[in-house]
Amino acid sequence: MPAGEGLGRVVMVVPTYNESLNLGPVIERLRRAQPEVDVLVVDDGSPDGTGDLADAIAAEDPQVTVLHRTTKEGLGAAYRHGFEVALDRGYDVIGEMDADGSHQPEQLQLLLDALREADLVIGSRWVPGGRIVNWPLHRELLSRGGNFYTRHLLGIRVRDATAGYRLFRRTTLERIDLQEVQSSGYVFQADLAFRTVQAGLRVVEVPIEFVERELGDSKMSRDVATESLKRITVWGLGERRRRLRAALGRSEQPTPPSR
Ligand SMILES: Nc1nc2c(ncn2[C@@H]2O[C@H](COP(=O)(O)OP(=O)(O)OP(=O)(O)O)[C@@H](O)[C@H]2O)c(=O)[nH]1
Ligand SMILES: [Mg+2]
Repeated sequence: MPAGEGLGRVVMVVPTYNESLNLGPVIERLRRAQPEVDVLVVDDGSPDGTGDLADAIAAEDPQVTVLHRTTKEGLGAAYRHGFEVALDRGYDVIGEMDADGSHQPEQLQLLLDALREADLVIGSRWVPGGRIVNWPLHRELLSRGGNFYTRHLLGIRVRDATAGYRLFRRTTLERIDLQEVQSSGYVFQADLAFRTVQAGLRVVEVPIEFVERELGDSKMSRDVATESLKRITVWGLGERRRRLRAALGRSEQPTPPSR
């Protein structure tokens, strides 16, 4: 059975910034693992020529297209732009995947299978069966700590809300107001997971093996981490206030008759 049979047309959005050493092999693996899945590269004017490389790949393969943005505005902004283009093009399933090889294209089938019973599927490092390969201890602690904080403050059950290997149904992205999303860095991922849960949609996590990049530089920075901490704290406090109000509101109102 073809990869996304029953799910409709699938596109993976791949954001890139200085990934000239990684992009070619990753697209090749993805096209081999899932020949029916299209690829949309979103490059923020990488100085290392990643955009030109993507154009060269696209010239040879009609299932690969490239979106060129002029300035580096962060992962969230790149994804928002990519999602808008993918929605315009009528895709039924819109995915996220890093260009650095951390997300293995050979595992995409696991996510596609899970999407049959979900509105958002997250390839997760922190559910049973999930694995990390070659990740330094400080990154693991940052990710585990960040996810613990996110889960408890926002009151959501997602174990890996910051993960970037995902599949959204188009209907999910249509429900979340993308215009309203302001997160620019990696907190974008937690933002979308939170919005999906709040919309009452189904989020399913499947275990993946996450492999540390071998080539090129990480774009993780202190600013990116600080943005995450600030935004999650503000959302978490807002959510607590909302729940408290709802609880107080209920106790002041007469109990509605049971149906
Ligand atoms: N278009 C665009 N892509 C970005 C930007 N920042 C990061 N990316 C891409 O987003 C993906 C994830 O970024 P990484 O640097 O690998 O971040 P990370 O996976 O948290 O960090 P490492 O584990 O150290 O690799 C990669 O494909 C990057 O090239 C950006 O500002 N614009
Ligand atoms: Mg990475």
